[in-house]
Parts: sequence; C-alpha cells; structure tokens
Amino acid sequence: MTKHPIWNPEMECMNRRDLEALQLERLKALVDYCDRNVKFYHDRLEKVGVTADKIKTLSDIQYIPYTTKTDLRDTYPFGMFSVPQNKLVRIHASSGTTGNPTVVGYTREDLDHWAEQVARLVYAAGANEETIVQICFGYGMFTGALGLHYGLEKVGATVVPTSAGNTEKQLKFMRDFGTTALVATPSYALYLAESARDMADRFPMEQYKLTLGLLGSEGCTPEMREQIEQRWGNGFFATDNYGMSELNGPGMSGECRERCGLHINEDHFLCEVIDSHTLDVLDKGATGELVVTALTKRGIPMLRYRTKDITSIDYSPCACGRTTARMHKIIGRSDDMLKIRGVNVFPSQVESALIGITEIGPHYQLVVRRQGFADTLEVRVELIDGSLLERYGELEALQKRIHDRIRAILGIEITVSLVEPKSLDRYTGKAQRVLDLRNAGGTAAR
Ligand code: DLL
Repeated sequence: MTKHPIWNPEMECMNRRDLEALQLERLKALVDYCDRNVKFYHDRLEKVGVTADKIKTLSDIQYIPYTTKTDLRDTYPFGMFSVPQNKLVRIHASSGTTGNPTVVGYTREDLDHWAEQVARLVYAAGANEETIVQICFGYGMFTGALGLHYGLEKVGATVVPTSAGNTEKQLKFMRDFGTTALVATPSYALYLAESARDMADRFPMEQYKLTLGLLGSEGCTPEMREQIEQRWGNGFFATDNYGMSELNGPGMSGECRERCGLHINEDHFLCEVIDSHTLDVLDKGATGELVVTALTKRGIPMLRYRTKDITSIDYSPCACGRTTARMHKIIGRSDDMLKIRGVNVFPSQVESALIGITEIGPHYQLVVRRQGFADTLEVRVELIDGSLLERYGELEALQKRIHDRIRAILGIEITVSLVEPKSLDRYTGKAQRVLDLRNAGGTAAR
C-alpha cells in the first residue's frame, strides 16, 4: 500500500476550479430543491428575493439567510424535512440538553453519500479491509456509531459494533478478536487505555493489537492525543474526525496520516467562516464560526447552517496529495466558550496547559461560579499519586506550578484544586468538562 491511499481520487484530488464549478452547480440545484420542497426555506428565500437562477457565483451564497439549531427546534420534529415519510429510510436525533432534540432524516441517497463521506476519511486515516474495528460509540439516535459503521464497512473493514460502555467487555473483545482500530470519543479512548493499564498484571498490554484510533465527536488537543497514544503504545495513531447530526453526522471532515488539519469533503459540504457577532463572512484563513451548506443532502437539506464551532480553513495543498481544504481542529464552540470576567476561555486552552505535567492525569473539570459580581474559575485536576495529598509542601508547589501555567495562557486569575486519583467522572460518550454554576447559586459537589 502507498503511504497515502486515497479512496476517491477523482473527488479528493480535484483541481480547485473544477471543484468550485461542481460546488456552484450543486448549490444552485440545492437552492432550487429547497425552494420547491421545504416551506421553511421557500418563505425565507422569498423574503430575501433569492432564487436558484440568481446565484451566479459561489459568493452569491451570502444572500441566503443562515439556518440555526433554533430553526430545527422550532420546526420539531419534521418541519424542515423535504420528502414524505415513505422516502425516508432513517431518522437520527441529537440529544438536546434543553428543549426539543434536533431530528434529522435521511433518504436512501443520503445514506449512500454519508457512507462515501465516512469511507474517504477512515481510509485516509489508514483503515481498510485488513482492519478489525471496534465501534465504541453508542448505537442509537446518536449519529456517531452508525455513521462510522457504514463507512468502515464500505472500505471493507471488519466492524465489531460493541457500542458504548461495558469497558471490561470492550477490552476483552479487543484482546480476543485482535482488534486493530478503535472508534471512540477521545475521552473514552483514554479511559479504555487507562483501564487496560490497570488490568495489565492480568492482561499484559502486548495482548492488544490496536494501532489506529478514529476519534471524534468532541475536541481533543494535540497534547491529549499524545497522552492517548502513549497510553496505548504499540505505535497507536489517532486521527480527529468532525461532523454533526445536522450535516449527516461524522463524515464532514477528518485527518489524513499527515495530521495537518481535517480534510473537508468539499464536493458535499460548502464551508464559510463567519464572525459570530457581526455575522460577516470572514476572509479565507481567518478564525471564526464555521457555517456549512450541505450540497447533496436531501432528507433534511441544510442551507448555511451555523455550527457554532470555531475553526479556520486552510486551502493550501496537503502533502498527502488531496486538494480538499483542511479545517483546523475545533478550538471550541462559540456557545461553550466561557466568558469569565470579560475574557473568552475555551476548555481546550486549559487542557493544553495541563497536559505534560507528569504528576497529574489528563482528566479535568472547570467549575465556574459567581461570587458577588465577579466570576471565578476553579480548575479541578486529578493527581496520579494520591499520597501527594498528605505532603503539603510538594502539593502546594505543584498547585502553584499548574496555577501559573494556566494563568499565563488564560490571562485571568484562577484557583487550582488537586483531587484524588480517579475521583472525577469518566464518560463513555462526550465528556462534560464544564460545570457552570453561575446561575445555580454557587456550590459544586465533587
Ligand atoms: O458528534 C457527530 C460525530 C460523531 C462526529 C462521531 C465525529 C465522530 P453531534 O452529536 O450532532 O454529532 O454533535 C456535533 O460535536 O457541533 C461539535 O461541537 C462537536 N464535535 C464533533 N466532532 C468534533 C471534533 C457528532 N472532532 C457537535 N472536535 C459539533 C471537536 C467536535 N468537536
């Protein structure tokens, strides 16, 4: 196999002029489709006077209004669907913490496109017919498991659909089946590795054959990835994969073996980066909120969907040979961004500061409170060696070191709490790093 196998060279290595021509043709077809089949879009497009024939260049997309999660919630469950039920072959939903979940539907053609999108990314990461892959995402309404499942089957991998949780069983199957690849959130991949190490006296690490991690669905700093790779050992190589249920699920973008950004399936997804406050489209390369138009999706079409995820896009060619643009790893969500005493704080910044300090584990929690008129941020970090809690001098020195490091990055005052090993919650799905108690009156139980 060559160093950089490419699943669909025709689409992944297209020259930009041809790609843009294809995007324009698909955009016009999509606008026409939305206009004719979804009342919600018809009304919006009519209001601004946009019809498909008025779109002459890709930049004319700017005349189309943005679509948001609120629009999906307001039209719950099927108000933005474009086809009758007998044309839908699948429904997924993302769990809303408040209000209605967002519901998405797929036509048969949508499922074919989705599998193709995922196939390209997992193949770029190194999965193929030699791969035995355990999918540790929850099967169900979440798009992660079934999305990866069909893409991995498409490239010929042997899929083991273990779903989330039951860590001991996961590890047993890994050892017994000779599993070579893992699909999980970064936090669960780390937890699995820690659990494997905890059991290493009974089941030595050499019994695991894992060499590839297809991680995604939540952020993972390069430092965190290094921790995951080190804990698995054996040359374990992890890639970052991005997507969201409104855009099919996983499959929008993912890293190749060069790992210098997440390749976007640009023939299916037209991306823009905007300023979340002014809503202006930013210049190429600038950092801001990602807005995506799903060019080929039909069950529930998406025109200029505001993802709330913060990133930038690099259009320069990649050493792997693909010409598709690459998204920077997600820096944070514009709505998860914590505003503390006027300063923007992303959990990923704290994560970068923590990793590399050998006395602490990679699990952490941010607790935000309001004291009087001021917001406070407590960073809870797990010690690796619990006996340090008895050695006050050393504990204090470590606390200060961590404090100074985070403070230097965030530029605001914080407190650091060092807690017992393994006392913070572990997650089999997306980790909940932030406990924001500002509207809850104040105290956090551990
Ligand atoms: O998490 C889809 C997915 C599943 C992607 C599996 C990759 C792998 P949702 O549950 O709708 O869909 O959540 C979407 O999760 O807007 C981001 O905020 C976050 N997210 C997803 N992937 C990443 C990533 C799936 N690689 C929301 N890095 C998105 C950072 C991510 N955040």
